[in-house]
Amino acid sequence: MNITKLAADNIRILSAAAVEKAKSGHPGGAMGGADFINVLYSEYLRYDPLNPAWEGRDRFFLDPGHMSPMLYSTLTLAGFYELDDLKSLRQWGSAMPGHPERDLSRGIENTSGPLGQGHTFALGAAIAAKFMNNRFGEVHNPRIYAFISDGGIQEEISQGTGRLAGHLGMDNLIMFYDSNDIQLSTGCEAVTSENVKMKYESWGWFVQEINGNDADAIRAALDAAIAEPSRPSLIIGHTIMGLGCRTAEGESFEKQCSTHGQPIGKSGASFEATIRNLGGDPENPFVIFPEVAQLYADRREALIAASKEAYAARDAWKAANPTLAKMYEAYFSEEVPCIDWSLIQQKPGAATRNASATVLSYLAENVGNMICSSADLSNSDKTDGFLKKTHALMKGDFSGAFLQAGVAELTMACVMMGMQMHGGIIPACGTFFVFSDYMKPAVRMAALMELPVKFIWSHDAFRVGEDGPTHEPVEQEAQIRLLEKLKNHHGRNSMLVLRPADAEETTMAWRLAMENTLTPTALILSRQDIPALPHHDLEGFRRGAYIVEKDADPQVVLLASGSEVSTLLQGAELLRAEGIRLQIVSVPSEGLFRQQPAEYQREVLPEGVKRFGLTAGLPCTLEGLVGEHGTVWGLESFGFSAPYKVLDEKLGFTAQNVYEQVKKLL
Ligand SMILES: Cc1ncc(C[n+]2csc(CCOP(=O)(O)OP(=O)(O)O)c2C)c(N)n1
Ligand SMILES: [Mg+2]
Repeated sequence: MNITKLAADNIRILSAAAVEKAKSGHPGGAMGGADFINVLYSEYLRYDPLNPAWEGRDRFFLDPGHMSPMLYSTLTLAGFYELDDLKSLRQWGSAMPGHPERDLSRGIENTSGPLGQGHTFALGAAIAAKFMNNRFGEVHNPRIYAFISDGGIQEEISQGTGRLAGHLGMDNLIMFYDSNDIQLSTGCEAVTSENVKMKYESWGWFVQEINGNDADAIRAALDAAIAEPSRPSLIIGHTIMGLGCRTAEGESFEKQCSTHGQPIGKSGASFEATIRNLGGDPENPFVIFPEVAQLYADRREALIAASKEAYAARDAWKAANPTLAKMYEAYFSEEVPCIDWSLIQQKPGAATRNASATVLSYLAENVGNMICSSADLSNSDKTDGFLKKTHALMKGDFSGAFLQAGVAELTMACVMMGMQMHGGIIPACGTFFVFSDYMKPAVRMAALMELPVKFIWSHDAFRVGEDGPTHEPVEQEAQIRLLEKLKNHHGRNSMLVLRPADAEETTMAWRLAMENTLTPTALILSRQDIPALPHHDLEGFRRGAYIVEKDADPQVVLLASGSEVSTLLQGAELLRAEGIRLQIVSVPSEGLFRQQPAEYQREVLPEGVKRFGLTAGLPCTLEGLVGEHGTVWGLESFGFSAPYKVLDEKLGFTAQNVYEQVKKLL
């Protein structure tokens, strides 16, 4: 008896049975990929079954989340789930949602579903591992495995990931490509004729091509990949979609598109004949064969013993290197780093992107585990404040702390998320706000996974000016603030979005971002200089909105975020000249503000007092706060190409227009 084959067949049976019982899901790909994942988990992947979050573990990132039955079945053999969990796949309250969701206690490293992101997270984790290895040596040297399918290979993000991994020489990254020539609606030949091997080789990868259902070939390829000293590895495994599928007549029903996304019994094959063909009992398919249980029990024992040895080596290293050991622990504790914010001196009147650079240059020197990145805009988004105090990560040299991501915003976002998932790193990345559109699918996943990545978005409004409508964010703020309204699995706002109103508020925004270990944070920053506000209030900023100026018994509340606050203050002078009494409010985050006690909200936005909102975004950015008895002056077009001061005049972002609009409102 071939125990390896038996275990892979067991994974196939469990995958097919779980999908059949759920009456929905994806059995075909899972059945083809079973041989690789079985060899990986039963022989190669190093982790501690008793402590799945152990920071020194190897990590496995699944890209095609639809192949979840394969991962769930394997993790059931490995003891992370019960057979009953497989029986409730995809059902209400199940521990097994349709697509895997990050849960370290269950051995799930990443949420997957949107194809392409998963293997990019793996690259981020691999970079984080090398960064740590550079600082701490052999005590931290995990291997990062990724599993990708035809869909991930076709997604554009794989271009950025392949380029970057090859360029950086990520020899700790091993990716298996489940190449079954079939995708959701067609065979792959209908959409592609590229040579994947040559593509990855041209990016500097070590590529092997094997029969992906042959355990010996898988072992040999993994051994060669592990021995490869300077390149990331791609193992192209030619696999058979729906391996083992049979019709009622006993004919092969393999390599069929129809098994991609529906139960075997609905695909044209026979569930019973298939399970019987694989050595299972169709009446009772949810069984772990005794020999397979033994294989995984033995592996579990070996892993526990190996982990004990690794802990002993780690503890010896800690004893010999107490200072480094403290740092290592602090990094992985994910506590908020100790930062003396009073030491950050802002230049009043600076653009908030420059104020952000001031903070970043301080953080670069004082937060040893922060990695900052930019998608080829560091001198514009001002992440160069960080870069100037360090240097870029490079092939063979991970002593720096800046990642030159190249022009690849989605890749960059996912790479930073992967670093966060690896642990020990505080990742931040920047680009122009308008290009947050290229990152949105990743930001959504960061929000879902509760990853506290810092997204730095400069050039926050039409004041990009001469570059014109292609570069002028309008609806982006409203769009990203939707994530402040969307709750995560813990019932919290899934993202913190901050648009500071001047240099001093930018320090506050960074402070909140660094303190926020529970969700991603967005920092939305101006290109142009902004006069300093007359009054700042850190506690008020923490509450999402606060009163900047207040006359007794105000007749109208003026509110805005970002540079529009200073425009309100200029308009206020004209209004006050006529004796109009005002309250001026800075609202860096509506999401935070709505969480405050009603009493505080009423103090900032008193009931019965008219409100005027000013936003360089769509009016709906502020409409919720202004309410039906007020008005919002916003932007309702894509913008225009002209110097920004001309645009301010033409589009009504002036003191005079504030004066006129408020007069109209009163
Ligand atoms: C970004 C994204 N686009 C589309 C989908 C829908 N989808 C799920 S699987 C799949 C393609 C499946 O092909 P492959 O990756 O080869 O998986 P296999 O059919 O071999 O299981 C598609 C288009 C998705 N999950 N993510
Ligand atoms: Mg496929």
